[in-house]
Amino acid sequence: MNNRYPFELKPLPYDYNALEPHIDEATMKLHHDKHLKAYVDKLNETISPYPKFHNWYLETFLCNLFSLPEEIQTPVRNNAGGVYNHNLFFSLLDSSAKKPVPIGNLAGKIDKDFGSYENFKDLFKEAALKQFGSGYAWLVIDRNQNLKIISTANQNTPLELNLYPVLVIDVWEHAYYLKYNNRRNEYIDNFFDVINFEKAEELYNKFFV
Ligand code: MN3
Repeated sequence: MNNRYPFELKPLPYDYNALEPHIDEATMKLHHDKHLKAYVDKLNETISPYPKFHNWYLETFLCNLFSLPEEIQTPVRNNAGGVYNHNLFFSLLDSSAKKPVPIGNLAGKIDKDFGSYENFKDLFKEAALKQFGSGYAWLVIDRNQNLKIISTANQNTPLELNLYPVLVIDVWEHAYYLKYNNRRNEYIDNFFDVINFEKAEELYNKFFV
């Protein structure tokens, strides 16, 4: 996958129907092939007239938004954010585990910082429910190397807040409306059944390398 201009649509690491019944095939198709693709295309369009940034990585844009020419700061924030957030979200989903639970170092740190996985789930769900309008809820590592739950609006990323993501749920309506209509609550409950905790553990450990 190309992590520099021209950015490419990264294929899903599983079939469109792999997350059924928790997340339906029609939603995954639309979410990946239409929504994510639109962010990739618009990001390329935005960057195209600026050769000076053609060697920047996706993350470089998001960590240095305010070093960009003013006229492209907002479109880069929205579209590079859209690409980054979706690639991360899709990579953190997996159908293979029946009752997925955290593993390894991340499991220990969740217990330490939140008391238990059950308690973490309650807090994460609350953040995902409370995010008003479009956005995401995140589990991130902060500057003090502690875990923290946050939510962000639109396609903003934790990178611009100097926070490092470990887990994320997309709570834009396009992520759940086809199947769940306005029942974000139910969508979040089902999300917990398709989390790829091996990927989350990999992200967690990468931070400390
Ligand atoms: Mn989305």
